[in-house]
Amino acid sequence: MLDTATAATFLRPERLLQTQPSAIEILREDTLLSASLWINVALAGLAILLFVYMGRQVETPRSRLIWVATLLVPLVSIASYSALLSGLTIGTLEMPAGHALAGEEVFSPWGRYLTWTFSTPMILLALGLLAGTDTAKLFTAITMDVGMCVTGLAAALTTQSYLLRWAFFGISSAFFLVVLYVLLAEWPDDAARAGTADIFGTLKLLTVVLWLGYPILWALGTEGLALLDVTITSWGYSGLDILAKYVFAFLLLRWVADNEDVVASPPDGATVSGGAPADD
Ligand code: RET
Repeated sequence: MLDTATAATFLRPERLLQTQPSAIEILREDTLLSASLWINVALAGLAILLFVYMGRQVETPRSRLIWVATLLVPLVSIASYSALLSGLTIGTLEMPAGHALAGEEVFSPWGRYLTWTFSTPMILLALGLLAGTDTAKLFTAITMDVGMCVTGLAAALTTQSYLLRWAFFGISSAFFLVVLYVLLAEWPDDAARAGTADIFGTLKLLTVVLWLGYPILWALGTEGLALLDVTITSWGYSGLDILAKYVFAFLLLRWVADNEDVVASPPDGATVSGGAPADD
């Protein structure tokens, strides 16, 4: 039972009205944090215009498919960052016991992890088509990647147990290993047969190095060990996104636009055949 004095302290009107700042309030008050999101809206917008322009003369079916997949990367990105900025896909989560910020309401941009489910398969589709891979390998890379993103989202949203957060991190990393295996051990040979080894090698390196940055940032950032604060974590993801999406997509599209003939004649067994230019 509460004694009268304690009850009076707990029930003071100003105490009852004291609320934690909502996610959108945190975002509005932290200019540096919101700048990390706005920069991606701006760059995704520019990338969309540039990629539409760069792909205007791409004609063969395979090159067009690569082009559409590549274009979808900034399209998903602009939707993702707009949703984060509007407050639709951000929230605050109370971290479980064991977490460095246990008991505190922590800013969570969970929409990031959700939208990776749509953007990263586009990156892999474009890379797989460039390598002239077969349907089974493409399917493997994309489904494992979706598994990685969905379990990564689960890791970020889990609040009942610290251990469970890391368990989901482990499951997501296991999916990621399969994606890395396909990228490093399967597709380079396919690309060599397709005559795209050079550009594939560059893009593979860029992808592997940058994608490894995401789980490292998750582990060091607010979601994991909380060694980095919310703003630095957010800038980290935004920086990785700029390189892994727009720079990557630009290099890919520039090469495809200049080498349509190579992309148009894939080796036997490739997932989408070359075919004649579409009638239009
Ligand atoms: C998480 C945490 C759990 C473990 C692993 C992760 C990997 C994420 C990756 C994200 C790549 C995102 C890209 C987005 C571009 O739009 C979910 C951070 C392994 C690799 C390239």
